[in-house]
Amino acid sequence: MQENQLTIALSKGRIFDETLPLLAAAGITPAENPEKSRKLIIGTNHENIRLVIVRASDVPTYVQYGAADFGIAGKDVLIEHGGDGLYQPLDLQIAKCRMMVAVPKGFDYAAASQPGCRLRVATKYPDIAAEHFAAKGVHVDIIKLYGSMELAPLVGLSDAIVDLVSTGGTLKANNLEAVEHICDISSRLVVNKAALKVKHTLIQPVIDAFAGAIAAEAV
Ligand code: PRT
Ligand code: MG
Repeated sequence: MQENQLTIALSKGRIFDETLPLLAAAGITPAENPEKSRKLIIGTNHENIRLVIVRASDVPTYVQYGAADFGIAGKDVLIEHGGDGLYQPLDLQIAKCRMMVAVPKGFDYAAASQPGCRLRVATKYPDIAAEHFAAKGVHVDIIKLYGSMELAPLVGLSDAIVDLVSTGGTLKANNLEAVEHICDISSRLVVNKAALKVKHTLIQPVIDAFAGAIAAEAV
């Protein structure tokens, strides 16, 4: 571990976009836009701070093993990862959405989800889905998918899906409706436990700047 070097793991897209103002509050400006660049390691205005651009669901893994000192990941991703080796000091209140159960319009979900019933559920979030239905006493066959869950019930792969909803536009466009709210989701700062000790003087000011920016936003 290079003690004077900070590596931050971020995913492209909504998390990167919503993290830019937080980085700015910490005085960090990326040298390039990862949306336009194919580079996976992006420098910043600080010689000793760099960003690594990884898949959203890989952020906790890079941080857990210390390949990145800290990163930003959705609560959905963190629940599925399990959180080993990670401190989660801050809810950043960004990339907010809801984890929902959805079914095709007209499907009698109330009848199909009685205790003792058996339901086929397609999802990218098998742990979250399994826990939700276990608590209701509904038996589920979980079908693990990596994307476009919305398609599954339309072609008979599943009865229902467990997926993230933000505007609701994707469900609507595919003639699906949300029938149950599982939990609210936002993104968290995740910090490697060893790095927090060894690089405390580098990391703590960034955590404080992020916390200040969120508090200012909440006013
Ligand atoms: O895209 P990729 O497969 O690389 O990974 P990813 O989808 O996990 O990454 P990304 O960047 O799309 O999402 C990163 C994080 O943003 C997620 O882990 C969530 O914590 C958070 N987030 C917030 C969302 C959404 N809102 C969201 N709406 N992630 C995904 N969606 C998808 C949802 O799965 C559905 O397909 O958007 C669609 C629904 O959106 P609406 O607006 O039509 O309701
Ligand atoms: Mg995506």
